[in-house]
Amino acid sequence: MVFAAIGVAAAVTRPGAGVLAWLPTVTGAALAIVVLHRLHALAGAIESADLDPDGRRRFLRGLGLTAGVAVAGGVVGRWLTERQAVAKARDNVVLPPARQSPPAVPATARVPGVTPYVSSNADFYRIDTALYPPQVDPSTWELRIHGMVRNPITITWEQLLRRPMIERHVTLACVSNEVGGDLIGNALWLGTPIRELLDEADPLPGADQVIQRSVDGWTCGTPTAVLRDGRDALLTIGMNGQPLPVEHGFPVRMVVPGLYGYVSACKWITEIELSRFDDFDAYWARRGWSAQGPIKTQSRIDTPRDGAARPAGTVVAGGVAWAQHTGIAKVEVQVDDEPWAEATLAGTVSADTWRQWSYSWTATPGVHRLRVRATDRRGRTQTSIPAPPDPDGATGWHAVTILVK
Ligand SMILES: Nc1nc2c(c(=O)[nH]1)N[C@H]1C(S)=C(S)[C@@H](COP(=O)(O)O)O[C@H]1N2
Ligand SMILES: [Mo]
Repeated sequence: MVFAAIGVAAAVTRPGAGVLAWLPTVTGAALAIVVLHRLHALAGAIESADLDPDGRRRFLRGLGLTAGVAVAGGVVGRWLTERQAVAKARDNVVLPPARQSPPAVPATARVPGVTPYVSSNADFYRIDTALYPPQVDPSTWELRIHGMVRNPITITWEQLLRRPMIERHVTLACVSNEVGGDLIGNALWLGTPIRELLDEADPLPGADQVIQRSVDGWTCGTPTAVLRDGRDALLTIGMNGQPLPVEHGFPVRMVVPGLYGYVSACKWITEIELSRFDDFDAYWARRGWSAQGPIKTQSRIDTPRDGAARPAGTVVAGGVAWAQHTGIAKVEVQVDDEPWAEATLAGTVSADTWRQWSYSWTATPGVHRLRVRATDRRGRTQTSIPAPPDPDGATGWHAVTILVK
């Protein structure tokens, strides 16, 4: 029990300890109590039966089994800790500076309950197929650019760090995000423009798909034209001033403004292959999701929450809206069946991020429905027609119902 207490104390006080950090130690201690109890009972049975050979055999078998499980547990534990070793390599990374400092973040909405303009690394949503985040050591990392190119390239971590770096805010979104969902986040990414590397590799005509491959075999396919059209598609090494967190792709990932993550944002990337959409289906395309994944214009009400109660009088609603790489021009809010009214938009650094919005109205007692819709800078208002995430992103207007007292 004393060792368990020490173990729990050590686990929960580690930096970055999760809410379940105590669980392995407590599970181990509980198992130890059960095993000790059993073996003790067996040993007692042998003693009272005066070295009964049957009981003795059972005792030895139990002892052997316990030892076997302990050794296996030790080996697996060791293996798991070794897989975590890359955390140290990450601590030692010194990020190169960006060529220019990033645009200053403008005044953002000060409405309590509205999602911050920049998501912290700890709060950033995480989506991948990895049971355990791949541990990729930068000292052995290499990126191979090959396939339908005139000039195949391999670059190492050291070579990557010497390339020109830029820093950009980009809002990443998951195609699985439901209307009103939170699988979306905005970060400041540090990286080198992938366009320049592709130019050096010199893709052959017809190579319309850039396949990105992760060290764990996951793949995604991005249109070559999108990566070369001048947008800030980055081979990324930094997130909000830190080396990429291991869960977010350390040491290197892709970030492409305007495309859902499943077709553009390969984490733990080690390979880029120029190919054709006709010749290769990436991981999610093979499973029925659309091969093309431009982000659909969406808006979300963060406050008030669905089902919230508010006193009558002034109620301030707020949230975020996004149309990456086109930009948000307008957000409108509708109370019950009243006419749509324009919300106030907070600033943004570029068309590649979401925008916060707020709207205040004088609420009368009763149950009210609030809806939101966004219009992009090309004048297109998001569709009201509900669609599920599968195969290329959810649509529909986010609504909440609140009780005004
Ligand atoms: N290697 C790898 N990269 C991946 C994925 C994955 O499963 N494996 N998932 C993608 C999907 S679906 C999304 S939405 C984004 C999410 O990035 P994040 O976890 O950093 O938020 O990563 C993309 N990159
Ligand atoms: Mo995703």
